[in-house]
Amino acid sequence: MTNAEIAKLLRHVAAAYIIKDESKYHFQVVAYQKAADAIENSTSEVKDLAHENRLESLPGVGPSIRGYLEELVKNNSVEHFNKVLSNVPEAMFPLLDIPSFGPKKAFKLVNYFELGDKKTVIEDVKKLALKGEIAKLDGFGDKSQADMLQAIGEFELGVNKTSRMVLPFASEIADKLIEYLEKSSDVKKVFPLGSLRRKKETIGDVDVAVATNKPKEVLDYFVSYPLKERILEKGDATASILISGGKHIDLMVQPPEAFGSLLQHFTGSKEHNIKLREYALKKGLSLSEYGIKRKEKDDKLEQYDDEVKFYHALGLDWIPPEIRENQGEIELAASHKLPKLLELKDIKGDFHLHSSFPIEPSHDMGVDTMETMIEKAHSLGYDYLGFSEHNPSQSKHTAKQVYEILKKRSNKIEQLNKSNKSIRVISLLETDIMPNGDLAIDNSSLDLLDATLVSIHSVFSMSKVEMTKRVIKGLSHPKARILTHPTGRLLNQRPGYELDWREIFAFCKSEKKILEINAFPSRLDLSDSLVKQAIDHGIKLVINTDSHAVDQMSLMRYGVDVARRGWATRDDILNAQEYNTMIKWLLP
Ligand code: DGT
Ligand code: CA
Ligand code: CA
Ligand code: ZN
Repeated sequence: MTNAEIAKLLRHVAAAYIIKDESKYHFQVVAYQKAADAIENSTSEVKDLAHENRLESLPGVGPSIRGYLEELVKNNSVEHFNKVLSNVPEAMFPLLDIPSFGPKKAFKLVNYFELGDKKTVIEDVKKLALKGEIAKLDGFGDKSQADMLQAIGEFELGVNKTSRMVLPFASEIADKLIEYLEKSSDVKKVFPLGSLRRKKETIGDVDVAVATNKPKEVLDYFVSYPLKERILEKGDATASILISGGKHIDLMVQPPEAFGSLLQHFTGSKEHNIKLREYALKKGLSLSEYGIKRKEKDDKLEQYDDEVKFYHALGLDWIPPEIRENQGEIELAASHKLPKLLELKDIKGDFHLHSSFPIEPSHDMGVDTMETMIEKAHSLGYDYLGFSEHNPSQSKHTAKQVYEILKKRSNKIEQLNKSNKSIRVISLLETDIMPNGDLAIDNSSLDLLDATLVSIHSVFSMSKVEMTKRVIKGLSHPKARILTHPTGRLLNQRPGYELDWREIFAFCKSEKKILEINAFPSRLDLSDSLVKQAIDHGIKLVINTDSHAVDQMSLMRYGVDVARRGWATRDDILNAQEYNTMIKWLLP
């Protein structure tokens, strides 16, 4: 079992005690919750600690829970836990993953409505709430029902108490806190750090740094943050709090003259910092969040107010946070050969847009008109865009009907290109690759398009070999130019299917096919590491938002973050090219 799984199990035991009798078992409830906190925040695996007889090193875990952890590692189950848990219905536990759902509420819902299936229980509760059934329940009411629907909605977007946060959610937490911190006159500068600054696709906890001459006042102010649920720790230069929903925030403070060193240290990653420390040591330098000590100068501490100076002091170019993952960036910074990473302002278009054109699709339709989306593209400073609604549903139409719908759409796009001169519109489609590798619509329909995006939307459970064959066959069609959301994953929801990437890369390279980085925050695939590999194989990429509404077109920056984390430069990205270059890549 992983630490996350063990922590969850302990939280379930605490929940079972709460339901049994919260006041009677208060001591147990607190003990189990504290143990779960400790395990979640532990950098060592519980199973390793148990094997090495080091479970005492987990703070706040007493002897009895320690004993149970040993039993758990040994037998994969604990008799005492099973006994406590046998008193509560299993179907309530998935509800506890949703922010704002406590054990009592979950228990009451599951019992009253006799919900017995833990696989569908969240969906079941949502349906009941939509029907207004929950508001009728004693102690619930309209407001509570509406809050519940909102929480479930957020949960479906990947907001989850125990798992890592998707980037926009963590950014929002940080932005709110930063807004609060900036109201204090003691705060000179404030910056998000850690994985948030490195723009990782998911964020474990939020780290924030403040430059101040009054550390004590700033830390006091921080721990009185109105959204705080409880204080985890408070020292002279750092403090940690939990906010509602169980999310963890670390704050670090330093005086302005040492702020650059602090930024560098707590931006990480850990692996980058370890490598940097080794590199520095060879030059007789030792690094910390306070600054740099030089042997040749009697280890006197040199402080750095900004991070650029810190890297320069080591003989390095400044390294963009997104690539601080120890993948060769330090060596390149030393030889002044870091790549110039793609920037959001380089983006000139978007090719994965679902408009409200009545295409009678196989999957969800967009809500905004083509005209509105073109207007938005204009305001984003784009030169071109491509519409790529899902193909008309095959099961509901004959091939001829599909053709008729697409013919109308082609006419519409032609007309849009005549009436609007500022944005060039490309006629694309998002066509399903069927389980046998065929595309979902026939050649005469495909011929109406400039090109099509292709993707997998059904039958995910295929072996790696079969899925690779399926994708390559679909992508082989001459009209198929871009593979969209290439892994099918949904962050925190499903892992996606497996593909043989060496084969896919080789195929894309020889056939000049393009892979998508999907900027939608719960997708973000290709992932950063696959982006880097694809680029190393010489494959071109495109960053698309997959927008189903006009506002979503602004999500492009999350795709750019992934591209940067994968070391992409402007030359690697289709939609960072001028129209003439772009069109040669897209329609060779
Ligand atoms: P996360 O929170 O899991 O998404 O990842 P990070 O990278 O934000 O990790 P976190 O919050 O544990 O630490 C923030 C940064 O602080 C990390 O990237 C490197 C740096 N750091 C400095 N000293 C230490 C240390 O002793 N342990 C760890 N884990 N990180 C350290
Ligand atoms: Ca963090
Ligand atoms: Ca942290
Ligand atoms: Zn799709």
